[in-house]
Amino acid sequence: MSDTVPTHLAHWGAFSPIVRDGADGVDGHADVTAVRPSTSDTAPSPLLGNLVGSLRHPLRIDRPYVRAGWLERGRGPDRRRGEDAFVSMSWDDVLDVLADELRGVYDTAGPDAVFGGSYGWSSAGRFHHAQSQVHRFLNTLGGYVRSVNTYSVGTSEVLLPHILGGGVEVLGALTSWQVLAEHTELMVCVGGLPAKNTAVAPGGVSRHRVSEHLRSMADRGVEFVIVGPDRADIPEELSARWLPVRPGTDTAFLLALAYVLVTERRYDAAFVRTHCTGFDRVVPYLTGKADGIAKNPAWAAALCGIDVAAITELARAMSTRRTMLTVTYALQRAEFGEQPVWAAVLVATLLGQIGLPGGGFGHGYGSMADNGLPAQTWSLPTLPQGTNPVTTAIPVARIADMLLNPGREYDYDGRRHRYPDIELIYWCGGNPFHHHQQLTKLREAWRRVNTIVVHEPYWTATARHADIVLPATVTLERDDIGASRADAVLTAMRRCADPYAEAWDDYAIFAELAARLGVAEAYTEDRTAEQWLRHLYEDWRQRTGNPDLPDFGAFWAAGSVTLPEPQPSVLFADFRRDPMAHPLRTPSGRIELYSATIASFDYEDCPGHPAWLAPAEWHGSPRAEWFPLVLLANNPATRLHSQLDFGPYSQASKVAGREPIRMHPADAASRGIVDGDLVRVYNDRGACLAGAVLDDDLLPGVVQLSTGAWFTPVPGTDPVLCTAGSVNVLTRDTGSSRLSQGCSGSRVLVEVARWSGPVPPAPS
Ligand SMILES: Nc1nc2c(c(=O)[nH]1)N[C@H]1C(S)=C(S)[C@@H](COP(=O)(O)OP(=O)(O)OC[C@H]3O[C@@H](n4cnc5c(=O)[nH]c(N)nc54)[C@H](O)[C@@H]3O)O[C@H]1N2
Ligand SMILES: Nc1nc2c(c(=O)[nH]1)N[C@H]1C(S)=C(S)[C@@H](COP(=O)(O)OP(=O)(O)OC[C@H]3O[C@@H](n4cnc5c(=O)[nH]c(N)nc54)[C@H](O)[C@@H]3O)O[C@H]1N2
Ligand SMILES: [Mo]
Repeated sequence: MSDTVPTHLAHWGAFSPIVRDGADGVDGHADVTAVRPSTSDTAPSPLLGNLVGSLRHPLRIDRPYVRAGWLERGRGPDRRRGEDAFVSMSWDDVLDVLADELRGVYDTAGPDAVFGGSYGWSSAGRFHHAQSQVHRFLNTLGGYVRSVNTYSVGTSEVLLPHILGGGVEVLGALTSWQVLAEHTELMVCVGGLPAKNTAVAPGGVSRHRVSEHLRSMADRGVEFVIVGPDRADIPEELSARWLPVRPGTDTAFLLALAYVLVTERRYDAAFVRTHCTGFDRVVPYLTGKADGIAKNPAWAAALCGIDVAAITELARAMSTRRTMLTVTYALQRAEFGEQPVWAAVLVATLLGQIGLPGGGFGHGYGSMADNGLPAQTWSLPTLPQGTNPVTTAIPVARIADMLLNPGREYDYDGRRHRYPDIELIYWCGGNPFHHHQQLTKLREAWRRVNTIVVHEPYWTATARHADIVLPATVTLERDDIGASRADAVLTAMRRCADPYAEAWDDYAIFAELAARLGVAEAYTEDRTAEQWLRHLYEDWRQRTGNPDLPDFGAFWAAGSVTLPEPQPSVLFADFRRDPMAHPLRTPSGRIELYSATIASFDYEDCPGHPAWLAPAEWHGSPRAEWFPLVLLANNPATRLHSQLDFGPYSQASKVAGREPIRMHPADAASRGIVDGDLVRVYNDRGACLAGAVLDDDLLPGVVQLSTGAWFTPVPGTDPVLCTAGSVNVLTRDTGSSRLSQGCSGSRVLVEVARWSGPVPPAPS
């Protein structure tokens, strides 16, 4: 069957679903029975398989629910939240109840008591984008406390503006893969180039192109080096050399590279003179003049486990060849996460190749499908969110601290801030009981507020921890416009099934609430969802200034619009050519190897230049005596975060009915664990069950368990035992530093043991 125009878009690909009514679906309703990837996608993602059976899955929320304790005793902190029963309610009644609740909170406590950060990826689609909808809605009521930055790159978003003059702007403008394929000779990948992660891009990806670019690099003989604890983090076809660094020690490794470049005079002195500041502050630290410790390869080898010769030779090789040095996002999603990123900028600056085609610094190649694709200049059709008069915001990963410590002061990017006192949380399109660290702490914090409202299509742990649960539709049940930065394509996402049971679109829910609260017009502007699509499209068409674009009717009939592909680009090319005419937006206009601004904050956990700081969660920590294995808590290969974990592709990866934990055969043997065993993974914060998979791609002493298994605590367990394998019962909820307060969930110390207790049922 021909399928040149796919009829739908997910964050992980363009596709046409096959939806069947009747016997194929649960209860005789329609469901997805197969998914045909877009024929123009030469490397479609197997994640599409998770959509099969997703419309009528037993985990769909069928109708509105209110938590029994909230109904009986009214609003207020409640320890039962998360363990209580739910009572179903009609839409009319639940909307009345919720409208009253919102009116009460806004009238008495004001918008500063409403947390609407609502972080989460929700689904593709520009109009029904859940976060945009909830933000627009809360703004019509008077605003809300927001969150800033992301779980993805929260540390770099704060660091990079200080040292490179831009955060997301820099990350979105990486030198294009095409340029690397033409010019790069050596690509050093700290954290690898995990193929699994290039399946997705926020908003969707209609063609997966990274593997094709990597193939042309390999064909041209580019040499790849992976610096990381897991050899599987780089595609085998690239025949990469593996330098198995211990997790959390990359900064030491990178500083030693810098040491070799400086002491062997292999650095680009001219570039350093004209394009950076702070060289004279960093050199005494590298040589040890500043603190008595030379950051030489012998020093680094003892920390990171890579031998002296390998470090020295790599530094030399990098200085003689066109070298791209890249670090994955995961490196900064950790305590002191600024340091490996800043140290990589240091090394790339010393090499003097920043701004040259194929050389320099990268951050996030292999972390996302769109990183390294030419930067799009077009703006996307976007639902206006109105204005938020509330100025209070928290760094996104500080949510539990905020809820536990109203009024307490904390540091962030050079300023003291104060946590607000939150009474009501409104979440739509995210799953904090998946994405946040140390879930028992989050649960404790979550129980302190008065009211929690969640819109969800599925009974996620977040929905189960809410007071008012409203069933939302999924994208296949509504029309939308699909578009993302990654693509030069706009896709007509077509509704192909009726909403499940009593599920409503987020937009319809907010519109009805707005009507009850007297702000219907401000929220809807008197448009139906269909009229909004038309409006957003036409508004976008006008903004592009491109007279050749079809009108909405023609776009919808054709199924897509394709724009010209942008030209490949080189990060910092203009700055390199003429740093006076094209200065960076840093205080000095140059790359800041030393930042006087950061130094002036006087944070012991983020000094004025990159430095080795020993984190709490690594093999050299005193905690390692109790919990000797370093667990990599990375993003999953078989789904997007927690989404559709019940889907067939994700379920096929489960072992003993739980999330698989990969471990080195030697670590398994010394614990009496064999392949396929049910194991308990634990530390002092919590425990989870997982299924053992033995794999010598991992460095001994390192285990790997992806995020996204649904938090399923066994009632009454303390510390909590999650039967599904949610890694965030183990991770530590602490800011990456006082500078950025980013998420630090990418790594944690644990112990693993065979599970010999009674086997709790696998989650269903
Ligand atoms: N330890 C550790 N923790 C991590 C990470 C890690 O590497 N390690 N990774 C972090 C990162 S990078 C990220 S980005 C976060 C991701 O965290 P999230 O973005 O919160 O995770 P998702 O599972 O994508 O959650 C999206 C939710 O939105 C719901 N949804 C989908 N469509 C709709 C819709 O139309 N309407 C409504 N109302 N809901 C919808 C889905 O059912 C799902 O429950 O996790 C972070 N957490
Ligand atoms: N299939 C799939 N793709 C995804 C996602 C998903 O959920 N599923 N999520 C998307 C999102 S929102 C984001 S932000 C990106 C995340 O992109 P990343 O943060 O880059 O992805 P991770 O898989 O968390 O980590 C990448 C690798 O870094 C390695 N690593 C961890 N700690 C260390 C360390 O201390 N040193 C070294 N050298 N290596 C280390 C891990 O082995 C890991 O596999 O992925 C995106 N892509
Ligand atoms: Mo992310």
